[in-house]
Amino acid sequence: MKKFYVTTPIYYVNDVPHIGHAYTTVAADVMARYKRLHGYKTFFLTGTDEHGQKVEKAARAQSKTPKELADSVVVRFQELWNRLNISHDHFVRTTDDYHEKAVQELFKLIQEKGDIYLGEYEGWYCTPCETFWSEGQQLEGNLCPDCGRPTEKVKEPSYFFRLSKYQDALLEFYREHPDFVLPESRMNEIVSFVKMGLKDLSISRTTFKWGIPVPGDPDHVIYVWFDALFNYVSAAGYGWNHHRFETFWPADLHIIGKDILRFHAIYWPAFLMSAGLPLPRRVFAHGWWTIEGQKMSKSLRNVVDPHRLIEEYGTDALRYFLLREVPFGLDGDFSHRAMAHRINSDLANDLGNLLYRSLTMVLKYFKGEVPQPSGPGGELAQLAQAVIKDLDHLMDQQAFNRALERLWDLVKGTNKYIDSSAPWNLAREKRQAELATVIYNILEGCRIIALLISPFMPQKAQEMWDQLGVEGHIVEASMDQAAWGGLKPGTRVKKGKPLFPRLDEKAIVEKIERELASTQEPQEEEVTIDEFARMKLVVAQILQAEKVPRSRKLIKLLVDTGSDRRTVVAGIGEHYSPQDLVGKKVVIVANLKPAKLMGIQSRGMILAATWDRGMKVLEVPQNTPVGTQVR
Ligand code: ME8
Repeated sequence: MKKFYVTTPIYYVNDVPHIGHAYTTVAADVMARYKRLHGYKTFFLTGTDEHGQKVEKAARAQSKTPKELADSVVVRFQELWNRLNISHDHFVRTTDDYHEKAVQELFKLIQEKGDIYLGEYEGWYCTPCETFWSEGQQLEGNLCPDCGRPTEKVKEPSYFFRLSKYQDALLEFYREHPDFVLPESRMNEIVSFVKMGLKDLSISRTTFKWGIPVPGDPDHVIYVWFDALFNYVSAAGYGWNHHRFETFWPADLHIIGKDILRFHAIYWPAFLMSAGLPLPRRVFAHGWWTIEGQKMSKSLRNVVDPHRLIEEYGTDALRYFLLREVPFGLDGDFSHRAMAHRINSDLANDLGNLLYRSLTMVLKYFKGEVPQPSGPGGELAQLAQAVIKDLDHLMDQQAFNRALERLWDLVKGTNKYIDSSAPWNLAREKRQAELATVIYNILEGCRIIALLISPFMPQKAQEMWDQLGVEGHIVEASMDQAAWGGLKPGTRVKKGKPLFPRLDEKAIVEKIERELASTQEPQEEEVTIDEFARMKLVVAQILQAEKVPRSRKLIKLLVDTGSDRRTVVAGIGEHYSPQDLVGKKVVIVANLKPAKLMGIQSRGMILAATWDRGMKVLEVPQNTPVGTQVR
């Protein structure tokens, strides 16, 4: 039997689920349902990542133990997956016993192979990303190159995984499996990254406790990514369910966001190579959602809270929108305007209306009974076959939005077929046999559409089947039923409510705009342009610099402002030494009231960017003349 194993990332429990998590999980669900429809024995895995410093910190902030925090957040994920109709076969938690055991066993196995050694880690750690960085990889000011947040210096004994040893094997693997990472552009990024050289990876920590202990050395806990990645094999049965593991491993598809691609495309295959396990077939890294044109933030999250979206638009409309709106792999923006518009045009107008008018006609012309056709399905049947074939190819590339676009060719094609065959004329002219064929074809088109949309919109697909009078649960259907002619003449249709009621787009947009305005961060005091213009900002060059005696912070500068040379005292001594400043072109507030600092008269102020750990004076390009006004 054909098998298919698909996963989502396991989500951190430091935070409740949001639209980004829903996106990945819906995509994986659609893949799983599509494969089940095609007769694959399918294993669909999702779950939660519960160890690590990030979770420990979040728990502390809420005065909970990490496990208490995890227990409460896991329920939130499970509730949401229920409401989104996620059909996972297993939910893994990294605090599950079988997982912890498997990770320890794999650690030992890799250690026995000689790929783990004890050393000392000295470098920087970004807790939000749970990532180690070397000095050279960081951004200036000790900032994480991925998320831009400050990193923390760590120096501690650590176990290392010999990642460097796998550099060539990885490159060869990528060469042989060019589809291992999709989209293609992401594969290229990974190849370039690996070609730049891989360093051994620190895989244990001693400075906190919330993790799986290193076997034989409980002062160390296993690095959260080493722990987390192995969920894909532990949950598949490694070490506790041999049959399941043999059936499903290797995974066919890991769906993840682009933020965690390096872990999945470099570390993960290297760990598996070392453990002697087969490698997954594909990692698909999808893009990033912004919200109403802005980066997702806590306040914006309410606007797109998945529960709220489900209440306002319905589960299936949300599932459809997520996968239809943006090509899988690219970034996209989530807006209520776009969502309402999509629902009205694709779901209410095209699909809902198709079913509604089809059922109205069968009720009107055949008393609600599917008529016996007297001819073949013709062009519509051919279109259905062509669409089914194309879907296969597109779904194998995880091109969800193109698959839906193609599916809509059939929805629109069936609507067009109604218009061009004009059953109302056939009825008026009493061409009963032709009318029966046309109505049959239309209903058969609807039935096949229901089957094909069922992975994307399982509830609405079921409603379509029910209204068409087709018996049974669509989730149990198989692609054999997509063959033309499956609808039995004589079936009684059961016309119900419109599938997707039309939305008032204008009212929705107005409501969201009001809400966005009120959720903005508290407004800072505004200044008028005239008020700003009172400040004289000019480009000045630093001619001399010296430390102010007995002061840690102050540096005395002599600057050329174009119109004069003057002394400015600046509080930048903790971040700059005097000799680094000479020659720099900077911006000064030239008309600031003079002030005395440590007995020195300062005339002006240098502009600098400051944050909790650092400071940079604002420099202007060297070819800017001194005295130039900054506006
Ligand atoms: O990284 N747009 O967990 P996590 C699209 N525990 N997708 C988004 C998104 C956005 N704005 N925000 C989040 C972890 N996601 C690790 C994974 S796997 C072995 C360990 C989705 O809770 C996207 O799938 O930070 C991203 O990869 C994932 O949530 C990160 O979830």
